[in-house]
Amino acid sequence: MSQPTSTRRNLLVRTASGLAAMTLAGCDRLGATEWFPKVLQTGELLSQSVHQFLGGRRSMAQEFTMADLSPTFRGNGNTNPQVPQYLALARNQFADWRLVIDGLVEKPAALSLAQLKAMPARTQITRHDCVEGWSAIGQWTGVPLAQLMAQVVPKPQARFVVFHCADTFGAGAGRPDVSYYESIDMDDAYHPQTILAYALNGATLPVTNGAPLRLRVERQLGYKQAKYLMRLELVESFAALQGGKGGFWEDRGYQWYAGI
Ligand SMILES: Nc1nc2c(c(=O)[nH]1)N[C@H]1C(S)=C(S)[C@@H](COP(=O)(O)O)O[C@H]1N2
Ligand SMILES: [Mo]
Repeated sequence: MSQPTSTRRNLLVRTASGLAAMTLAGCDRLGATEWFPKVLQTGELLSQSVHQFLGGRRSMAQEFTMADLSPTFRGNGNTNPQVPQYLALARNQFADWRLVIDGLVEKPAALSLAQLKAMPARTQITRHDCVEGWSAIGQWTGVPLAQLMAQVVPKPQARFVVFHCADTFGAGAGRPDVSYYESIDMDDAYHPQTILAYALNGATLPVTNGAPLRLRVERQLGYKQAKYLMRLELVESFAALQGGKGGFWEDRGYQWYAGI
């Protein structure tokens, strides 16, 4: 029984790789023909549509066991934000911190850590893959984002959730620092493994890894896993967000859909 399925999948994978190769090679002639979907004209959207085509967007990321945990879960990117507002919140164990959820929602919210911890939680052991070439397996506990969406009720125009973070990167050249930001679409927002985590390996999430709250969106690469969350904003497009590509690293050339 599995034979036809795997053959079909292999064919799909090969077809998809072929399309990817053509797209990477910049096959303008093919891209310009009318039947060729516009969506396949960029490598970025190609990776997303291939993922969707193969059922990957809705499928679950692999989960591991306690025996697989990495001895330490390294920190990367910003690991010790020196932003005054963040330092003040951290000094008080984040008792005054609130997760703001606004934008295109019917019922904006500002939730305390205690409120989030009182909601039904999900725990998952997953592998984090950073584009810089390292991986780590960790156990994350947090609130499924789908639950928060049910609470704030996205308006019909809402297409993406933008994550605004507390930490900053220097923009250089005398320009003001930029807070880290990321985004996912509604498919990922409602995916059962998309959680806002407040615990790592059974302990309070350390500052290194994004205290008090960080995103886990397990089918995508490390830079999507926004740390130091302050605000979730539901939007229809990224036009008004910094460089317009939907994320800090995306605005510096990385793909928006970073499927693993
Ligand atoms: N707010 C914020 N989120 C972030 C980053 C960051 O610098 N700031 N770095 C990203 C990158 S590139 C990676 S690999 C992971 C690292 O998560 P870790 O510190 O828990 O290993 O966080 C991601 N999320
Ligand atoms: Mo990363």
